[in-house]
Amino acid sequence: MITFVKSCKLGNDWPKGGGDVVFVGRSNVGKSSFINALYNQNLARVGKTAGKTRLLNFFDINGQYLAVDVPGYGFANRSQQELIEFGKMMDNYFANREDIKLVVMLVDIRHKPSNDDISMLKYLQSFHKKILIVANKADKLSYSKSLAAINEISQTLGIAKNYILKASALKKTNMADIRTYIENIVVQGD
Ligand SMILES: Nc1nc2c(ncn2[C@@H]2O[C@H](COP(=O)(O)OP(=O)(O)OP(=O)(O)O)[C@@H](O)[C@H]2O)c(=O)[nH]1
Ligand SMILES: [Mg+2]
Repeated sequence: MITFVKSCKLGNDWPKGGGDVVFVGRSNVGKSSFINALYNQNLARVGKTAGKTRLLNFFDINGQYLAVDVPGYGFANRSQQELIEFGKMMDNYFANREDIKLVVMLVDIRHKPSNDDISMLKYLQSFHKKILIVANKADKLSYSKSLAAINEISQTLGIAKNYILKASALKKTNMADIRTYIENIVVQGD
């Protein structure tokens, strides 16, 4: 069964246990949509404009692991206060949450990863977590353009192509493969 567990901010109210797979990326890249597509359920709230998700939202995936939807970064319209809060919330999570099994970082396949994406990746790498890149919104590009885009993402981020998977949350393409990839890491630890 796949169920919503809770929304929270700081460490004192995170769900116990853990074994988290956390989905990060710029605002509006489609993290919440991707979670809904991946688990084929309407779990996470999707927004037409950037800045929809504001807390850490935990979902229990068949008792195997917790999927975590988080607010996006690179959202210019956030107030200074919100940016500080967001930074604190993420730092607190990555520094203190035990058992983060995998970070899935979403990028928009149509755009070269931004400086924000590069900074986020470096930040994540500093915690030595396993990282998978998902190039979302693949429905927006032809097959040949998507291949070129994956090359550019790989080069810009310095991540080998076998750690970059194409997806479309809208068309639900590649979801089974990505779920299997995640499950292998969570269950077998590879
Ligand atoms: N064409 C297309 N649109 C998508 C895809 N995934 C998400 N979207 C659209 O992108 C917009 C943002 O989606 P969200 O899932 O709310 O994005 P988010 O990354 O969770 O955004 P924040 O919570 O603000 O950080 C919505 O209008 C979605 O319908 C996709 O694969 N293809
Ligand atoms: Mg969201």
